Amino acid sequence: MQKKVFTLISMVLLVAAVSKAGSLNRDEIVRDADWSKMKAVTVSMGEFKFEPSRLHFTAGVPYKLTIRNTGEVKHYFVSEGFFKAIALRKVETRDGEIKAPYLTAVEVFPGRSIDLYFVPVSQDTYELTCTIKGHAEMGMAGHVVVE
Ligand SMILES: [Cu+2]
Repeated sequence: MQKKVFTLISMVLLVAAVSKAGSLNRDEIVRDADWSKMKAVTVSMGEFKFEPSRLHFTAGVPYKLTIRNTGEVKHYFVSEGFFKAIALRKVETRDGEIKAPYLTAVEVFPGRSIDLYFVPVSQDTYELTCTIKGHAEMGMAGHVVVE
């Protein structure tokens, strides 16, 4: 019985240590990245597509991703997996910037753009979509690849 309790406590401590390392690690990745070597990528959203519909990033490289809405109506850039796969530095628009640990959705108004500054961390291929009703079905779907 005592051994079981001890094992349980060890596991709880291990989980706590791992999650703390995870968040520290992302702050360190953003801080330690060489932002003078940042690469710029642009994706355009319009009726009804992402251009390009497949985005490519390399893990460990700092990026500025400009999400531009060239259409007539508002659009969303949503990639749940990709948002979890990056160490986010900040989100910037011409009106200011936002520092947050992670994103859930990016909405861009017609004729406007939003810049994301981040370092990709986890390699995989992630689904990209616009979550406005009907837009994905009309073609606003794609992929984000982290290599
Ligand atoms: Cu849309």
